[in-house]
Amino acid sequence: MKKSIFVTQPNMPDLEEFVPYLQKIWDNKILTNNGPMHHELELRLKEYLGVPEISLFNNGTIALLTALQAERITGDVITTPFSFIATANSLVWNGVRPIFSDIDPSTFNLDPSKIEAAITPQTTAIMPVHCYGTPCDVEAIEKIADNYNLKVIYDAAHAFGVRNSKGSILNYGNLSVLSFHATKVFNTFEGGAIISPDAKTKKRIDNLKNFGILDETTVVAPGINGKMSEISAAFGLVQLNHIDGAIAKRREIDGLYRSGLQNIGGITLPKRTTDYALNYSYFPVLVEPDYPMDRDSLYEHLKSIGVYSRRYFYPLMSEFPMYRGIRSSDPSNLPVASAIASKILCLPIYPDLSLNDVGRIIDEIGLVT
Ligand code: T4K
Repeated sequence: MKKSIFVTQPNMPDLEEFVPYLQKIWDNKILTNNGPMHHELELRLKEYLGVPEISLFNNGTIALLTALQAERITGDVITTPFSFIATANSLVWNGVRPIFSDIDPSTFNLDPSKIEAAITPQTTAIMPVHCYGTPCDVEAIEKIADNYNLKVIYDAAHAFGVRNSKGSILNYGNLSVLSFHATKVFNTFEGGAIISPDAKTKKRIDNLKNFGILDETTVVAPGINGKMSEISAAFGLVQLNHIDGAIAKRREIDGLYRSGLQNIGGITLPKRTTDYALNYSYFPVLVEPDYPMDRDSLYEHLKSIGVYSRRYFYPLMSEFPMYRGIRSSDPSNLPVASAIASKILCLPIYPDLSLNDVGRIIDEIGLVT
């Protein structure tokens, strides 16, 4: 049987390292509701990420829903069509209409020069995504938001640990939302977080994620259950001990792919800026018309040899039935995103992927030519 290589695989520390954390949970019998592991993970992540405040969540989607609630977002919100479906769904679950705006062909993120044209009298916020962990043009987005008095909630699901010269990319906008799903650079099985700028905002978010409960007899908001369990927080603590090594392994794989694929005709590698410390969470390539087969054929070919690449994010969110009717979903409004979605392929990248296997994948892509 041939070995399967998936687009990603969680970084699993030795089980022995996790057992003492489990023992502590068994001893104190606190399983959830802001327990000691949860508290410690918030402190350690705050320091590691270099952010003012962090609130842990049971997953990134509930964190997105809560961030929109916390900022009382209504009306229309401008977002990218090139993202995982949770981005747009979180808007609709808040009674907000997504307005899709086109992306930049080199970063795959919202193109700031297109945002102004998408603003309507109902627009209250922008929800950009740092797609694949590549930072958005945060300064340009901030300028537009200031000019039009809009809030900015970053879907930073892919952007764990990404920094520029001023510090964490998560410190831009009103709030940033992370995902700690099993497929992410840093995972807590399922999990997520909201980064907020001050203790008052964190308190509101923490209240909203705990049903809106203030004390035993007082509920002040229609909150939700967004709490991270102790077992997830414990796993996060163990993950954090290994995160720098895991990102370094990803960087090495990224470098190998880059050097191996750069001269293969018809394969385009996204431009890489050197202004940021990245996390190498995905390895996207574009399969251009001059490659001997189309993107879907290459995807199928790799699958036939046990390499499970993924077409993140095809189809565009705007093409799913619940969003197709929105005027901004028309492909003529989204030419760049539509073109990228038809060519994108994310190749396997994760710390345990051997350089030998990376070499095999490169050779296979090269052999087709
Ligand atoms: N915003 C953005 C921009 C996002 O990308 C996401 C999530 C969210 C918001 C929402 O955050 P969460 O609520 O999820 O925290 C995956 C993930 O489920 C999803 O978290 C992620 N984005 C999205 C981009 O990818 P699928 O449907 O592709 O996952 P799946 O199960 O096919 O996994 C991919 C591969 O990973 C598998 O082929 C094998 C490997 N895998 C997966 C899991 C779950 C493992 O090796 N172990 C595992 O436990 O959506």
